[in-house]
Amino acid sequence: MTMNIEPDRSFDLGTYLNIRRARIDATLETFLALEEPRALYEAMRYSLLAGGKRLRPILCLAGCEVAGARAEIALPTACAIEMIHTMSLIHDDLPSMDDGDYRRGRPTNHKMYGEALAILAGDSLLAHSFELIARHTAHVPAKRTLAVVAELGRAAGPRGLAGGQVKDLASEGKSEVGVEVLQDIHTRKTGALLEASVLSGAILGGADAPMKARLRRYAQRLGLAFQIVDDILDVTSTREALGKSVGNDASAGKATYPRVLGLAESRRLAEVLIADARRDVAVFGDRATPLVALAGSLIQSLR
Ligand code: GRG
Repeated sequence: MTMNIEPDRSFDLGTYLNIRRARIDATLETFLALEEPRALYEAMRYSLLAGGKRLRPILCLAGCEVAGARAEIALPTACAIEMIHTMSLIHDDLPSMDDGDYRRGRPTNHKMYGEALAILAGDSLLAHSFELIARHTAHVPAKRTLAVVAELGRAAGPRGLAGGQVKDLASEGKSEVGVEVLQDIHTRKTGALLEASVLSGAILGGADAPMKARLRRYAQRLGLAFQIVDDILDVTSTREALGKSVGNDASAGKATYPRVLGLAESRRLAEVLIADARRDVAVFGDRATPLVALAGSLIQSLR
């Protein structure tokens, strides 16, 4: 069977992303209204509603649609995923971690609210995300919701975000870090949540085992490519263009793809991963058009 991995020319990714982003932003607002303690809610909302590409929730909705269901049923989970992601950004920027001072186009959470509130805002976003899924997921068998909770719990914990961060911190300043270690770090730190995003949507939409396996492979490749691109842009881009601090990796003596493989080889690896990821999902035809186009746009960001 031949597969077309070129994006459908009649599909406008920019418009699709804008519409999805607006829907997610509006729903996030309703899922995190201002309450008491006000300072805590303000800190949570400050980072959550600061913009961001909303890539993970968009992937979740797209995963649901590939499975043939309405994106709407995955909306609470999509918003919960953005909360988990935002938690990880707040904690990642803390002085004891990456010590970032600029994120999503504004000063980082701890710069605005202090370290204690930033830690608690992150913790609260994480806990709130699971409450949200449990309370607001509707029109779906409970078994699927439970599977989503397991998927996201795994992605946030020692096998995912937290474990990846520990390994990343341990690699700082070490010159002998190889590609395998780097891949392990990023599979957990970046890949796990991207994978869980696509999978959660697919689970809610009722995907069968072969479809889930394909979507997993797609997301794993996308996740790795995403991190490679992130590492490259940390070297080649600017704070103005990215809306976050750049050059942090080099100053912290971090193992990154450009440092381990060089810029050209890092680019090549990202391109191979993206082409394979697009092939993984192209078999699903029109329903996978957004996933194919999204993967392609990652490479565009390097041009
Ligand atoms: C406390 C359970 C727990 C976990 C936290 C701090 C931490 C452990 C993990 C760090 C994870 C992290 C920040 C990985 C980097 C992933 C990455 C490439 C982020 C940038 O994502 P974008 O570009 O950002 O999607 P926007 O702002 O567009 O959402």
